[in-house]
Amino acid sequence: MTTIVCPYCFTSDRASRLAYRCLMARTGVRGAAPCAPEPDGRWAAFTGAPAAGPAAQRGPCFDAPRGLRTGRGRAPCPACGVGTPVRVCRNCHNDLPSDYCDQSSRIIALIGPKSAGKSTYVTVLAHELRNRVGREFNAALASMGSATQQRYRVMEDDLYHRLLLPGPTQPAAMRFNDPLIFRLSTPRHGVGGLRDGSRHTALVFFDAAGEDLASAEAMDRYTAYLAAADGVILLVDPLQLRTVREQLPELAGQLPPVETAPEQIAADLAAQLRGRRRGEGKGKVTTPLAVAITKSDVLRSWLPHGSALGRPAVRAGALDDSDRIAVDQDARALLDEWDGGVLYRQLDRDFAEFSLFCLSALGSPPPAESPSDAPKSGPRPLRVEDPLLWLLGRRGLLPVRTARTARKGREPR
Ligand SMILES: Nc1nc2c(ncn2[C@@H]2O[C@H](COP(=O)(O)OP(=O)(O)OP(=O)(O)O)[C@@H](O)[C@H]2O)c(=O)[nH]1
Ligand SMILES: [Zn+2]
Ligand SMILES: [Zn+2]
Repeated sequence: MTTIVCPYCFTSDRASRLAYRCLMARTGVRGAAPCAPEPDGRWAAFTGAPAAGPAAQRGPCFDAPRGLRTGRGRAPCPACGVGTPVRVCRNCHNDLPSDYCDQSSRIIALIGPKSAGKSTYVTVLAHELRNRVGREFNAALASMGSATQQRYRVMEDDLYHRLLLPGPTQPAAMRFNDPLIFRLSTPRHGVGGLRDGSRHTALVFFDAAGEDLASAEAMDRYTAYLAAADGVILLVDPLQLRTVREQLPELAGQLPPVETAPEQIAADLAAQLRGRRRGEGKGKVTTPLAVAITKSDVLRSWLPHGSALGRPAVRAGALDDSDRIAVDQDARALLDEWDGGVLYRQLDRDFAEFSLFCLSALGSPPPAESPSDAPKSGPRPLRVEDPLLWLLGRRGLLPVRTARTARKGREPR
Protein backbone atom coordinates (compact mmCIF):
# COMPACT_ATOMS: atom_id res chain seq x y z
CA MET A 1 0.00 0.00 0.00
CA THR A 2 1.55 3.27 -1.09
CA THR A 3 0.87 6.32 1.03
CA ILE A 4 1.51 9.59 -0.69
CA VAL A 5 1.75 13.10 0.66
CA CYS A 6 0.06 15.75 -1.47
CA PRO A 7 2.81 18.18 -2.55
CA TYR A 8 0.33 21.08 -2.41
CA CYS A 9 -1.58 20.77 0.86
CA PHE A 10 0.67 18.09 2.45
CA THR A 11 -2.14 15.82 3.64
CA SER A 12 -1.39 12.15 3.24
CA ASP A 13 -3.67 9.66 1.58
CA ARG A 14 -3.55 6.13 0.25
CA ALA A 15 -2.55 6.27 -3.43
CA SER A 16 -5.46 3.95 -4.25
CA ARG A 17 -8.00 6.34 -2.73
CA LEU A 18 -7.01 9.50 -4.59
CA ALA A 19 -9.78 10.98 -6.70
CA TYR A 20 -9.71 11.22 -10.51
CA ARG A 21 -10.36 14.15 -12.81
CA CYS A 22 -12.18 13.70 -16.12
CA LEU A 23 -10.21 14.95 -19.14
CA MET A 24 -13.44 15.94 -20.92
CA ALA A 25 -12.65 14.07 -24.13
CA ARG A 26 -14.88 15.17 -27.02
CA THR A 27 -16.00 11.67 -27.83
CA GLY A 28 -17.89 9.94 -25.07
CA VAL A 29 -18.24 6.20 -24.74
CA ARG A 30 -21.35 4.43 -26.10
CA GLY A 31 -22.90 7.69 -27.19
CA ALA A 32 -22.69 9.33 -23.73
CA ALA A 33 -22.42 13.13 -23.84
CA PRO A 34 -18.91 14.49 -23.23
CA CYS A 35 -18.30 16.15 -19.85
CA ALA A 36 -18.15 19.94 -19.60
CA PRO A 37 -16.01 21.99 -17.18
CA GLU A 38 -17.66 22.72 -13.86
CA PRO A 39 -16.75 24.99 -10.94
CA ASP A 40 -14.28 23.33 -8.55
CA GLY A 41 -14.96 25.13 -5.29
CA ARG A 42 -12.48 23.10 -3.27
CA TRP A 43 -9.60 23.87 -5.63
CA ALA A 44 -10.63 27.55 -5.84
CA ALA A 45 -10.74 27.81 -2.03
CA PHE A 46 -7.27 26.33 -1.76
CA THR A 47 -5.61 28.40 -4.47
CA GLY A 48 -7.52 31.60 -3.74
CA ALA A 49 -8.81 31.76 -7.34
CA PRO A 50 -12.28 33.36 -7.65
CA ALA A 51 -14.73 30.45 -7.40
CA ALA A 52 -16.95 31.95 -10.10
CA GLY A 53 -14.02 32.79 -12.43
CA PRO A 54 -13.00 30.85 -15.54
CA ALA A 55 -9.88 29.39 -13.86
CA ALA A 56 -12.05 27.48 -11.38
CA GLN A 57 -13.93 25.76 -14.23
CA ARG A 58 -12.28 22.37 -14.36
CA GLY A 59 -12.96 18.83 -15.43
CA PRO A 60 -15.29 17.02 -13.02
CA CYS A 61 -13.67 15.07 -10.15
CA PHE A 62 -14.88 11.66 -9.08
CA ASP A 63 -13.93 9.13 -6.41
CA ALA A 64 -11.77 6.14 -7.20
CA PRO A 65 -14.24 3.40 -8.16
CA ARG A 66 -14.49 0.55 -5.67
CA GLY A 67 -12.76 -2.56 -6.85
CA LEU A 68 -10.34 -0.52 -8.95
CA ARG A 69 -8.42 0.82 -6.01
CA THR A 70 -5.06 -0.41 -7.12
CA GLY A 71 -3.53 3.07 -7.12
CA ARG A 72 -2.48 2.91 -10.75
CA GLY A 73 -3.99 3.10 -14.16
CA ARG A 74 -7.04 4.79 -15.53
CA ALA A 75 -10.57 4.90 -14.23
CA PRO A 76 -13.66 5.51 -16.35
CA CYS A 77 -15.51 8.76 -15.66
CA PRO A 78 -18.96 7.82 -14.31
CA ALA A 79 -20.57 10.61 -16.38
CA CYS A 80 -19.01 10.28 -19.86
CA GLY A 81 -17.46 6.84 -19.59
CA VAL A 82 -14.03 7.92 -20.89
CA GLY A 83 -11.02 6.69 -18.89
CA THR A 84 -8.71 9.21 -17.23
CA PRO A 85 -5.28 8.76 -15.59
CA VAL A 86 -5.32 12.13 -13.76
CA ARG A 87 -5.18 11.70 -9.97
CA VAL A 88 -6.42 14.44 -7.70
CA CYS A 89 -5.81 15.17 -4.01
CA ARG A 90 -9.08 14.65 -2.15
CA ASN A 91 -8.33 17.48 0.25
CA CYS A 92 -7.24 20.39 -2.01
CA HIS A 93 -8.28 19.08 -5.46
CA ASN A 94 -4.92 19.80 -7.06
CA ASP A 95 -3.96 17.46 -9.89
CA LEU A 96 -0.89 15.39 -9.00
CA PRO A 97 1.95 14.96 -11.52
CA SER A 98 1.32 11.86 -13.61
CA ASP A 99 3.81 9.48 -11.99
CA TYR A 100 3.78 11.02 -8.52
CA CYS A 101 1.72 8.20 -7.03
CA ASP A 102 4.08 5.44 -8.16
CA GLN A 103 6.81 6.12 -5.59
CA SER A 104 7.18 7.23 -2.04
CA SER A 105 7.66 10.94 -1.52
CA ARG A 106 10.14 12.82 0.63
CA ILE A 107 9.18 16.32 1.57
CA ILE A 108 12.14 18.59 2.12
CA ALA A 109 11.08 21.77 3.83
CA LEU A 110 13.18 24.78 3.00
CA ILE A 111 12.98 27.70 5.37
CA GLY A 112 14.83 30.95 5.65
CA PRO A 113 14.24 34.63 6.24
CA LYS A 114 13.63 36.97 3.32
CA SER A 115 16.56 37.17 0.88
CA ALA A 116 18.51 34.42 2.66
CA GLY A 117 19.04 33.02 -0.85
CA LYS A 118 16.30 30.34 -0.96
CA SER A 119 15.34 30.66 -4.63
CA THR A 120 18.96 30.91 -5.79
CA TYR A 121 19.79 27.91 -3.63
CA VAL A 122 17.05 25.65 -5.02
CA THR A 123 17.85 26.59 -8.61
CA VAL A 124 21.56 25.85 -8.19
CA LEU A 125 20.92 22.75 -6.09
CA ALA A 126 18.66 21.17 -8.73
CA HIS A 127 21.18 22.10 -11.45
CA GLU A 128 24.00 20.44 -9.51
CA LEU A 129 21.94 17.32 -8.77
CA ARG A 130 21.16 16.98 -12.46
CA ASN A 131 24.78 17.39 -13.45
CA ARG A 132 27.90 17.07 -11.28
CA VAL A 133 26.41 15.47 -8.16
CA GLY A 134 24.16 13.23 -10.23
CA ARG A 135 27.23 11.84 -12.01
CA GLU A 136 29.05 11.25 -8.71
CA PHE A 137 26.24 9.08 -7.35
CA ASN A 138 24.85 7.64 -10.58
CA ALA A 139 21.68 9.51 -9.70
CA ALA A 140 19.26 11.34 -11.96
CA LEU A 141 16.89 14.18 -11.21
CA ALA A 142 13.88 14.99 -13.40
CA SER A 143 11.21 17.66 -12.99
CA MET A 144 7.79 16.13 -12.30
CA GLY A 145 4.67 17.56 -13.85
CA SER A 146 4.34 20.40 -16.31
CA ALA A 147 4.17 23.11 -13.60
CA THR A 148 7.62 22.22 -12.21
CA GLN A 149 9.02 21.64 -15.69
CA GLN A 150 8.01 25.09 -16.87
CA ARG A 151 8.91 26.90 -13.69
CA TYR A 152 12.27 25.23 -13.24
CA ARG A 153 13.17 25.83 -16.89
CA VAL A 154 12.59 29.57 -16.40
CA MET A 155 14.50 29.64 -13.08
CA GLU A 156 17.47 27.80 -14.56
CA ASP A 157 17.47 29.81 -17.77
CA ASP A 158 17.33 33.12 -15.87
CA LEU A 159 20.19 32.23 -13.57
CA TYR A 160 22.50 30.25 -15.86
CA HIS A 161 21.91 31.83 -19.25
CA ARG A 162 20.52 35.30 -18.67
CA LEU A 163 22.57 35.67 -15.44
CA LEU A 164 19.63 37.19 -13.56
CA LEU A 165 19.01 36.60 -9.85
CA PRO A 166 15.50 35.53 -8.76
CA GLY A 167 12.92 38.13 -7.74
CA PRO A 168 11.48 38.17 -4.21
CA THR A 169 9.23 35.27 -3.15
CA GLN A 170 5.75 36.29 -2.05
CA PRO A 171 4.71 35.14 1.43
CA ALA A 172 2.60 32.01 1.10
CA ALA A 173 -0.36 33.71 2.72
CA MET A 174 -0.49 36.23 -0.11
CA ARG A 175 -0.10 34.02 -3.12
CA PHE A 176 -0.48 30.43 -4.09
CA ASN A 177 3.08 29.22 -3.88
CA ASP A 178 3.65 26.14 -6.01
CA PRO A 179 6.06 23.50 -4.80
CA LEU A 180 8.89 22.28 -7.00
CA ILE A 181 8.61 18.53 -7.48
CA PHE A 182 11.45 16.36 -8.76
CA ARG A 183 11.94 12.66 -9.16
CA LEU A 184 15.30 11.51 -7.84
CA SER A 185 16.46 8.12 -9.08
CA THR A 186 19.29 6.51 -7.14
CA PRO A 187 20.90 3.09 -7.59
CA ARG A 188 19.55 0.44 -5.28
CA HIS A 189 22.23 -1.74 -3.75
CA GLY A 190 21.31 -5.33 -3.14
CA VAL A 191 23.20 -8.13 -1.41
CA GLY A 192 27.00 -7.65 -1.44
CA GLY A 193 26.66 -4.03 -2.53
CA LEU A 194 25.78 -5.03 -6.10
CA ARG A 195 23.57 -2.64 -8.02
CA ASP A 196 20.05 -3.88 -8.17
CA GLY A 197 17.92 -1.49 -10.23
CA SER A 198 16.90 2.02 -9.24
CA ARG A 199 14.95 3.53 -6.42
CA HIS A 200 12.71 6.50 -7.21
CA THR A 201 11.82 9.17 -4.70
CA ALA A 202 9.71 12.24 -5.22
CA LEU A 203 11.44 15.27 -3.72
CA VAL A 204 9.17 18.17 -2.92
CA PHE A 205 10.63 21.59 -2.18
CA PHE A 206 8.33 24.23 -0.85
CA ASP A 207 10.01 27.55 -0.46
CA ALA A 208 8.82 29.21 2.72
CA ALA A 209 9.62 32.73 3.85
CA GLY A 210 10.78 32.36 7.47
CA GLU A 211 8.85 35.38 8.73
CA ASP A 212 5.62 33.60 7.75
CA LEU A 213 6.26 30.94 10.39
CA ALA A 214 5.03 33.19 13.13
CA SER A 215 2.06 34.67 11.25
CA ALA A 216 -1.38 33.24 11.82
CA GLU A 217 -2.72 33.41 8.22
CA ALA A 218 0.07 31.30 6.84
CA MET A 219 -0.02 28.82 9.69
CA ASP A 220 -2.23 26.03 8.42
CA ARG A 221 -0.35 25.35 5.27
CA TYR A 222 3.02 25.73 6.93
CA THR A 223 2.25 23.46 9.82
CA ALA A 224 0.95 20.77 7.47
CA TYR A 225 4.07 21.21 5.36
CA LEU A 226 6.46 21.05 8.29
CA ALA A 227 4.69 18.11 9.88
CA ALA A 228 4.96 16.18 6.61
CA ALA A 229 8.65 17.02 6.16
CA ASP A 230 11.17 14.20 6.25
CA GLY A 231 13.88 16.76 6.74
CA VAL A 232 14.15 20.51 7.10
CA ILE A 233 16.81 22.77 5.61
CA LEU A 234 17.03 26.07 7.46
CA LEU A 235 19.00 28.72 5.61
CA VAL A 236 20.84 31.29 7.72
CA ASP A 237 21.92 34.47 5.96
CA PRO A 238 25.23 35.66 7.42
CA LEU A 239 24.57 39.12 5.97
CA GLN A 240 21.82 39.53 8.56
CA LEU A 241 24.12 38.99 11.53
CA ARG A 242 25.39 42.15 13.16
CA THR A 243 29.04 41.11 13.57
CA VAL A 244 29.26 40.11 9.91
CA ARG A 245 27.56 43.30 8.71
CA GLU A 246 29.92 45.48 10.72
CA GLN A 247 32.97 43.82 9.28
CA LEU A 248 31.96 44.06 5.63
CA PRO A 249 32.07 47.83 4.97
CA GLU A 250 32.53 47.21 1.24
CA LEU A 251 29.01 45.71 1.10
CA ALA A 252 27.40 48.52 3.14
CA GLY A 253 25.08 49.68 0.33
CA GLN A 254 24.04 46.15 -0.65
CA LEU A 255 23.22 44.57 2.70
CA PRO A 256 19.69 43.16 2.96
CA PRO A 257 17.39 44.53 5.70
CA VAL A 258 17.60 42.61 8.98
CA GLU A 259 14.78 40.05 9.20
CA THR A 260 13.73 37.56 11.88
CA ALA A 261 16.80 36.26 13.75
CA PRO A 262 17.77 32.65 12.93
CA GLU A 263 17.42 31.48 16.55
CA GLN A 264 13.87 32.89 16.53
CA ILE A 265 13.03 31.02 13.33
CA ALA A 266 14.54 27.85 14.82
CA ALA A 267 12.46 28.28 17.99
CA ASP A 268 9.25 28.94 15.97
CA LEU A 269 10.03 25.91 13.83
CA ALA A 270 10.49 23.69 16.89
CA ALA A 271 7.24 25.00 18.39
CA GLN A 272 5.36 24.21 15.17
CA LEU A 273 6.79 20.72 14.92
CA ARG A 274 6.06 19.99 18.56
CA GLY A 275 2.50 21.19 18.05
CA ARG A 276 2.20 18.55 15.33
CA ARG A 277 3.66 15.87 17.61
CA ARG A 278 6.96 15.56 15.77
CA GLY A 279 8.65 15.70 19.15
CA GLU A 280 7.92 13.72 22.27
CA GLY A 281 6.07 15.92 24.75
CA LYS A 282 8.29 18.74 25.78
CA GLY A 283 11.34 16.89 24.50
CA LYS A 284 13.36 17.46 21.39
CA VAL A 285 11.93 17.52 17.91
CA THR A 286 12.82 14.38 15.96
CA THR A 287 12.72 15.73 12.37
CA PRO A 288 16.35 15.99 11.16
CA LEU A 289 17.39 19.59 10.63
CA ALA A 290 20.17 20.83 8.36
CA VAL A 291 21.14 24.39 9.23
CA ALA A 292 23.01 26.00 6.36
CA ILE A 293 24.86 29.29 6.47
CA THR A 294 24.48 30.69 2.94
CA LYS A 295 26.62 33.09 0.87
CA SER A 296 29.87 31.60 2.20
CA ASP A 297 31.71 33.41 -0.60
CA VAL A 298 31.53 36.63 1.45
CA LEU A 299 33.02 34.91 4.49
CA ARG A 300 36.46 34.05 3.16
CA SER A 301 38.22 36.46 5.53
CA TRP A 302 36.67 34.60 8.50
CA LEU A 303 37.80 31.15 7.45
CA PRO A 304 41.01 29.86 8.99
CA HIS A 305 43.56 28.47 6.55
CA GLY A 306 42.59 24.95 5.49
CA SER A 307 39.01 25.24 6.83
CA ALA A 308 36.65 22.54 5.52
CA LEU A 309 34.19 25.33 4.68
CA GLY A 310 36.47 26.74 1.99
CA ARG A 311 36.88 23.55 -0.05
CA PRO A 312 34.45 21.16 -1.72
CA ALA A 313 33.59 17.80 -0.20
CA VAL A 314 35.56 14.79 -1.41
CA ARG A 315 33.17 11.91 -1.81
CA ALA A 316 34.20 9.16 -4.22
CA GLY A 317 30.73 7.70 -4.57
CA ALA A 318 29.72 7.82 -0.89
CA LEU A 319 29.06 10.57 1.62
CA ASP A 320 31.96 11.01 3.99
CA ASP A 321 30.64 11.53 7.50
CA SER A 322 34.00 12.78 8.80
CA ASP A 323 33.82 15.63 6.27
CA ARG A 324 30.33 16.53 7.51
CA ILE A 325 31.58 16.58 11.08
CA ALA A 326 34.52 18.83 10.11
CA VAL A 327 32.08 21.25 8.42
CA ASP A 328 29.78 21.20 11.44
CA GLN A 329 32.66 22.02 13.78
CA ASP A 330 34.06 24.81 11.61
CA ALA A 331 30.57 26.31 11.27
CA ARG A 332 30.13 26.19 15.06
CA ALA A 333 33.41 28.06 15.44
CA LEU A 334 32.10 30.78 13.08
CA LEU A 335 28.85 31.07 15.01
CA ASP A 336 30.79 31.31 18.27
CA GLU A 337 32.55 34.32 16.86
CA TRP A 338 29.38 35.91 15.51
CA ASP A 339 26.74 35.36 18.15
CA GLY A 340 28.55 33.60 20.98
CA GLY A 341 26.85 30.31 20.03
CA VAL A 342 23.27 31.50 20.72
CA LEU A 343 21.92 29.76 17.61
CA TYR A 344 23.42 26.35 18.12
CA ARG A 345 22.63 26.27 21.81
CA GLN A 346 19.01 26.94 20.85
CA LEU A 347 19.22 24.13 18.28
CA ASP A 348 20.75 21.79 20.87
CA ARG A 349 17.81 22.40 23.18
CA ASP A 350 15.13 21.88 20.52
CA PHE A 351 16.35 19.32 17.96
CA ALA A 352 17.42 15.74 18.56
CA GLU A 353 19.38 15.70 15.32
CA PHE A 354 20.86 18.65 13.49
CA SER A 355 24.02 19.42 11.60
CA LEU A 356 25.51 22.75 10.53
CA PHE A 357 26.54 23.44 6.94
CA CYS A 358 28.02 26.38 5.10
CA LEU A 359 27.50 26.91 1.37
CA SER A 360 27.59 29.34 -1.48
CA ALA A 361 25.16 28.99 -4.38
CA LEU A 362 26.83 31.65 -6.53
CA GLY A 363 30.48 31.23 -5.53
CA SER A 364 31.03 34.99 -5.50
CA PRO A 365 28.93 38.04 -4.65
CA PRO A 366 26.71 39.63 -7.32
CA PRO A 367 28.57 42.43 -9.21
CA ALA A 368 28.56 45.67 -7.17
CA GLU A 369 27.39 47.73 -10.18
CA SER A 370 24.42 45.42 -10.96
CA PRO A 371 23.34 43.66 -7.74
CA SER A 372 20.36 41.93 -9.35
CA ASP A 373 22.65 40.03 -11.72
CA ALA A 374 24.50 36.79 -11.07
CA PRO A 375 28.31 36.94 -11.18
CA LYS A 376 29.55 37.23 -14.78
CA SER A 377 31.08 33.76 -14.66
CA GLY A 378 27.66 32.26 -13.78
CA PRO A 379 27.03 30.30 -10.56
CA ARG A 380 30.09 28.45 -9.25
CA PRO A 381 28.65 26.82 -6.15
CA LEU A 382 30.53 25.51 -3.17
CA ARG A 383 29.03 22.76 -0.97
CA VAL A 384 25.52 23.64 -2.11
CA GLU A 385 24.43 19.99 -2.14
CA ASP A 386 25.76 19.02 1.32
CA PRO A 387 22.61 19.61 3.45
CA LEU A 388 20.27 17.72 1.11
CA LEU A 389 22.70 14.84 0.63
CA TRP A 390 23.04 14.49 4.39
CA LEU A 391 19.25 14.28 4.75
CA LEU A 392 19.04 11.74 1.92
CA GLY A 393 21.89 9.72 3.43
CA ARG A 394 20.04 9.68 6.77
CA ARG A 395 17.06 8.11 5.00
CA GLY A 396 19.23 5.45 3.39
CA LEU A 397 18.90 6.91 -0.09
CA LEU A 398 22.64 7.47 -0.55
CA PRO A 399 25.63 5.48 0.73
CA VAL A 400 27.43 6.97 3.76
CA ARG A 401 30.97 6.20 4.86
CA THR A 402 31.21 6.56 8.63
CA ALA A 403 34.13 5.92 10.99
CA ARG A 404 32.52 2.54 11.75
CA THR A 405 32.20 1.33 8.15
CA ALA A 406 35.75 2.56 7.42
CA ARG A 407 37.20 0.72 10.44
CA LYS A 408 35.54 -2.53 9.52
CA GLY A 409 36.66 -2.18 5.91
CA ARG A 410 33.02 -2.53 4.90
CA GLU A 411 31.53 -1.09 1.76
CA PRO A 412 29.42 1.96 2.59
CA ARG A 413 25.75 1.34 1.87
N1 LIG B 1 27.23 36.55 -2.09
C1 LIG B 1 26.17 35.78 -2.37
N2 LIG B 1 24.95 36.34 -2.45
C2 LIG B 1 23.89 35.53 -2.72
C3 LIG B 1 24.02 34.14 -2.93
N3 LIG B 1 22.78 33.62 -3.16
C4 LIG B 1 21.92 34.66 -3.09
N4 LIG B 1 22.58 35.83 -2.84
C5 LIG B 1 22.04 37.18 -2.67
O1 LIG B 1 20.85 37.11 -1.94
C6 LIG B 1 19.79 37.72 -2.63
C7 LIG B 1 18.50 37.01 -2.36
O2 LIG B 1 18.54 35.72 -2.96
P1 LIG B 1 17.18 34.93 -3.24
O3 LIG B 1 17.57 33.60 -3.75
O4 LIG B 1 16.23 35.75 -4.02
O5 LIG B 1 16.66 34.81 -1.74
P2 LIG B 1 15.24 34.32 -1.20
O6 LIG B 1 15.50 33.76 0.14
O7 LIG B 1 14.57 33.45 -2.21
O8 LIG B 1 14.53 35.69 -1.06
P3 LIG B 1 12.95 35.96 -0.90
O9 LIG B 1 12.37 35.28 -2.08
O10 LIG B 1 12.83 37.45 -0.97
O11 LIG B 1 12.53 35.39 0.40
C8 LIG B 1 20.22 37.68 -4.09
O12 LIG B 1 19.64 38.72 -4.81
C9 LIG B 1 21.72 37.83 -3.99
O13 LIG B 1 22.04 39.19 -3.90
C10 LIG B 1 25.34 33.57 -2.84
O14 LIG B 1 25.57 32.36 -3.01
N5 LIG B 1 26.37 34.45 -2.56
ZN1 LIG C 1 -3.73 18.32 -1.49
ZN1 LIG D 1 -16.34 12.73 -17.84
